[in-house]
Amino acid sequence: MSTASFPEGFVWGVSTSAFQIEGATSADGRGPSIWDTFSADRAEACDHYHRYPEDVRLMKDLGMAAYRFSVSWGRVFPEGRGKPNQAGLDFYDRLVDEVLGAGITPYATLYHWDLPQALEDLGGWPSRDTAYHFADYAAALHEKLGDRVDTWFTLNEPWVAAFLGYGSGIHAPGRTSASDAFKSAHHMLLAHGLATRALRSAGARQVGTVLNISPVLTPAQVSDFTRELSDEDAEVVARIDALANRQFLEPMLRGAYPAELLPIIERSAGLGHVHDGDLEIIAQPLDLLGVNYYTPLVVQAQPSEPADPAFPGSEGVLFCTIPTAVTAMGWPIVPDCLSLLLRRLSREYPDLDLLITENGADFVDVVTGNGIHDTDRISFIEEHLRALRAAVADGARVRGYLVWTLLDNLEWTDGYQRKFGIVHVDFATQRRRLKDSALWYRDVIRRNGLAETRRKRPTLETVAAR
Ligand code: GBH
Repeated sequence: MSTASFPEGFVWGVSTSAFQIEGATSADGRGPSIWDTFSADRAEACDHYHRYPEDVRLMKDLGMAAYRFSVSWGRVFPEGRGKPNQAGLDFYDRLVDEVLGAGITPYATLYHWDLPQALEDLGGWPSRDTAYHFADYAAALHEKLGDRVDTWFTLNEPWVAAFLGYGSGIHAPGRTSASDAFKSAHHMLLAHGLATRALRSAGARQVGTVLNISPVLTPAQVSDFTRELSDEDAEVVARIDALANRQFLEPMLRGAYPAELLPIIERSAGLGHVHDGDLEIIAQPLDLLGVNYYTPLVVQAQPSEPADPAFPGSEGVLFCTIPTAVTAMGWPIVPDCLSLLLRRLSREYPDLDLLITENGADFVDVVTGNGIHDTDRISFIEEHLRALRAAVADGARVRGYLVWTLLDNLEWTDGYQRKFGIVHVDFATQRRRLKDSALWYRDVIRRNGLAETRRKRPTLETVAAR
């Protein structure tokens, strides 16, 4: 196999999320979510709720093997619990049939941040009951779709939902309490365990979850991963790794919180919310781990630094900017970190299958009458695929790669200005147009790999000249 080609059966596809594309927020009995309440933007998004046949056709034309979508909890349970809404279930029924009819394998994510507002009003994720309502929702959805959906993901990026939603408050529901953030994280872990158990006992074939795992490095390590660290920097790197990554990986995959995290949790939230038996529930065997990778976390020791509210317990940690190329959102582009991450996960969890469930970038696209020329996005994906391929050559168990994302969409607090799609959407008309990256990705899928010769990454001068 050449270094540009991928293993046979490697799964190519895209990911989306319900709130970011569906729109139709009051159609057919859907109950509002915390993002309807929180978002400043009209949530019509891509009107995918009505236009899904067109969107599925686009995926078919591009040759996608898999489509990862998320289900809006509030369409299925407008109150988050109680009686399911038949019309909401029917939408996902139609969607799944459409996806299967196009020869595409559906992957369902149960929670991509859109908690029903009714459950937030009862206490949200800091309340333990939410985890039990989530398991009931998972079971109801499996009952409807389990005959056709084989692959289930419980949560998308619980770190973001807990620590940006309840810690820094920059995401919905906008609460700012370290205690609530740690309790939310624990209850999301519990929700994952309870839902996994419910899905399995209902006969689900594959159950996994999706974590945003960021390699944690010092600035000097970004250019040289083998760089030795001072004791102070090593401690800071380990602490942020525990907060961002191992807080979720280890309970799920090893049945215990990282030892150095417990005193940090205890200081903010006590440990009363961690009940006896919870960790056994959380550590259900998993068939696969979805990994979302965008950018590393770059930190160094700085004793005077106060804690970042998104990382309670991060006193003395400086979050650094580094002189690398960045996306339009300013996220550093470090493809080798994807290799680093996959090698690490495969070393620490040798039996676990991995799937890249999200990777992609926002750029300012050049929109013209004869095409949408998103060279930067092509380079971004290509470089990450080379990094992924290198990790696979070293034995990393990566089953596939899903681009974030199919459509330009509602990018959470950034609204419609941020463009992550390989398909352009004109939000005035809802017209879809393939970007160059979509056509390029179609070719990658066709040849199950990259062309032998590497594209030239645009230099600063060529970018400025456009
Ligand atoms: C994904 O999250 C989401 O799953 C998806 O819905 C979203 O559209 C996509 O990203 C693009 O934003 O936050 O300052 O610590 C990615 C979330 C982004 C969280 C990078 C960590 C690091 C910078 N991650 N972020 S910061």
